[in-house]
Amino acid sequence: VQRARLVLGNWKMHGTLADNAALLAALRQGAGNHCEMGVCVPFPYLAQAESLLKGSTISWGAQDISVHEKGAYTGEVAGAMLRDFGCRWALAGHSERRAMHGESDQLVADKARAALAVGLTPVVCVGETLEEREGGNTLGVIERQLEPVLALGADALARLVLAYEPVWAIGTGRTATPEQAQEVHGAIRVALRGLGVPQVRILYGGSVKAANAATLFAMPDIDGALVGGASLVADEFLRIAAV
Ligand code: G2H
Repeated sequence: VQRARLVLGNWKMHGTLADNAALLAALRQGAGNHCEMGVCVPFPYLAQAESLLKGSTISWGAQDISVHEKGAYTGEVAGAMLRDFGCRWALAGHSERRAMHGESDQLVADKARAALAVGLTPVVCVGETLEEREGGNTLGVIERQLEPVLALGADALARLVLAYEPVWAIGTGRTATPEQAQEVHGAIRVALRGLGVPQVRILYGGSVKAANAATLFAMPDIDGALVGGASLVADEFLRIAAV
């Protein structure tokens, strides 16, 4: 099955109006010979991303989404609001949200469902901690995290993107080797194939940069990257998307 490469930036809690304007202009300008590409920006900057990226080949999205449609949920942002700002993507279950905001595997799957319900593409993140890896539990953890997501069914799965981000490789400068990443991506692919959706894209995330992207992308089941730190530097991010 043909899977088009996808490179998404995750700005996390970085940016100012001025810095973003420069970064987005540089991305727009540099966009040409690259794969499908998007940026997930902090909520307040969605309007800016929309105005500066509209009509370009670069899409944009959010880093989180509420499971609720609307109502008394102070501080939450609904999928329909994201759609109002032209979003294509919504990250769900980034490890920082799982770890710091107690997001459960089920909640993450519910967020994916909420995104799909309004026509957004959820990017569901999974990944083990160093302790879990060293305890030999990597695949078990991934399986547990994915269980409620796979339970959404083939139709839903066909419309989402998965991201494998080993927690120990995030922002640490320590990247999983291509072989380590492929082992997990390959196991996820087997599960997806079993459900009849081998075409689901699986991104790798965790200290991806221009210098290591090509070897990661050379692995058979790595379909692109979710890029944090390196997505804040236009030239670096563009080089990753041009591999
Ligand atoms: C993993 C990744 C982006 P970084 O969190 O989601 O961040 O590339 O900075 O490790």
